[in-house]
Amino acid sequence: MRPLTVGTAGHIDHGKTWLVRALTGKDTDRLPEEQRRGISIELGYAPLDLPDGRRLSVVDVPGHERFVRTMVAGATGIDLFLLVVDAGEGARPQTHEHLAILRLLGIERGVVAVTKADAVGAEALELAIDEARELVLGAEVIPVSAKAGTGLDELRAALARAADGVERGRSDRPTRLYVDRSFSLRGIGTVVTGTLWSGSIGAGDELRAEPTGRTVRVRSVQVHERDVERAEAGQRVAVGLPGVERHEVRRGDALVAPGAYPLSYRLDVALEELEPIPDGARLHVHLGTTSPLARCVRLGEAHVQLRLSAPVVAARGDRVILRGETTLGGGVVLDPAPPRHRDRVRTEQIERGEVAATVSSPVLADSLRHVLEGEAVGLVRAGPWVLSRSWLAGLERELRARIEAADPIDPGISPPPEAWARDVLPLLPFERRGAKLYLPGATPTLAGRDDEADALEHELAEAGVRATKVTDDVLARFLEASGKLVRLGGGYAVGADAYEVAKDVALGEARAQGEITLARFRDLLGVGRRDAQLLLERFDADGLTRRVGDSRVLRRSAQRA
Ligand SMILES: Nc1nc2c(ncn2[C@@H]2O[C@H](COP(=O)(O)OP(=O)(O)OP(=O)(O)O)[C@@H](O)[C@H]2O)c(=O)[nH]1
Ligand SMILES: [Mg+2]
Repeated sequence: MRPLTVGTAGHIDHGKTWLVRALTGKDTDRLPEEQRRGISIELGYAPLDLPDGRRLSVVDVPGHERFVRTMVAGATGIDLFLLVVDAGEGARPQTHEHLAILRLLGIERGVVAVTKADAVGAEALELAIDEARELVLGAEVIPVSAKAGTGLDELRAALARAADGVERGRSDRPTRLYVDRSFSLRGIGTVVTGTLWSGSIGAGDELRAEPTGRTVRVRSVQVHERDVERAEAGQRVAVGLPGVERHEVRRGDALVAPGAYPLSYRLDVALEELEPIPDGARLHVHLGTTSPLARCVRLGEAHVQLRLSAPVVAARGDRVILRGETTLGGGVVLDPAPPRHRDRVRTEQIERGEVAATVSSPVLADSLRHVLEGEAVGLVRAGPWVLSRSWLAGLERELRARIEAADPIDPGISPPPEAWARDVLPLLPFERRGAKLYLPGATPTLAGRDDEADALEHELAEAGVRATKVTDDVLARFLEASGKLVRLGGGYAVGADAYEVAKDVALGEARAQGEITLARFRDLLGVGRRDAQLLLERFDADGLTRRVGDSRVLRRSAQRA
């Protein structure tokens, strides 16, 4: 049985927290202020054992209209609702608002508890039950009293039936957890808690904390205060993160599988309005446990681009809630990382599942896993990346243009620095030599000056291991690029063959003696002090030797013969 989380909902004072306590034995109103004022302010958490052996996680939310934001944070990620209606009061404003939020979040299954049954007469209770049935069609309605302890078994059984109908396997998707609390524990370090949206988390896992991008290693995982080897999607988890400061991972942040989800300042969303939302409206976008301010750019009737004031981790299919003073609407994320646009057609294509249309530059195929069954048709695959054919063609054009504009003496360019380069570049007809990209077979050219180059090459050959001053930098670079010259400091150079000879001498001596001094090298080579010095410095620069006082010793890379 998949682990599930049930979230309470309902108007202030209707008995949510009392009911959770009656069901689980745990008082989730822990804060002094909550106890003093007799209302919930923060989210509360408790495990609930059902008669069929299933254990649910309960998230208890506050009902106060000022804390709807907290309610949304508690309600995202839940599988089932437990709507609480006071038998004497009936549905009130936040009963409706919470219901609307549940519907916008796509949480369709749950149970309605008509509470405080002990406080009303039989007739009033019947009326309240009938009203509740009309309020939420298709959900079981159970009268209960937390005070008298009646109806609790019936409620547990109804929750078990509702749980049986929920099946949204998310364990196979990349790990994602939105943090709702973080605190420090002596001996453990920072602990963050949240409802695991997808994937699993186990000790030793390497995850990324977004939006900071910090890599974190999981030391321990608990579910309801008990250590577990791995926690699965749907569970309430507490994750121990040693070496992380508490302020580095906060409520609203996300722990995710590295690279699996985009971090984005924009979301393209299929909109559902409760009230008309005008173009340019400013509102809060609730996603996971975060709710940044955003500007709404309308893309026609049914779509909107949300431009956020802070980046969020999102995936296609995620539900968002849009709030100003009140709940204005919600939506389903169609593209979690769209370009800045006002293009209705693009958004419609994406909504129709033409995922290829959403991808241009390389994205990790993993980040599409939550919207795609199998491979994306019409996209190019490169290692872990997918990208569009037209983007690849554009990259090829751009690189070709840069190569054509490159120095003819060394007609190569540095490849793009992005992470995808290693996987994507082999798809293109370029040749990688050393650190650079060339057209296949491209060689250095020196139009019209071949004679001068020959002369310099000859001069170097004559000089042997003695350094030659080369005043013509263009010639020097040309011969260097064709592997015939090695530059030393101060504008001096030696021929490539001579350099190899000098190198063998130096390394051979250093291997035999453990070190080589300047004087010894000079004598072995039969050159002046200056030339010996320049050569040794070049060996240092090449990473072969390292200077220690007056001598050189071999670096590890040069120790092998
Ligand atoms: N008679 C009776 N009173 C109840 C029952 N359950 C709760 N109450 C009363 O209702 C008050 C509010 O209950 P809570 O459980 O704190 O209400 P809540 O829905 O959690 O309130 P918020 O979290 O602030 O939205 C309690 O202090 C009790 O006085 C019940 O079963 N019977
Ligand atoms: Mg409460």
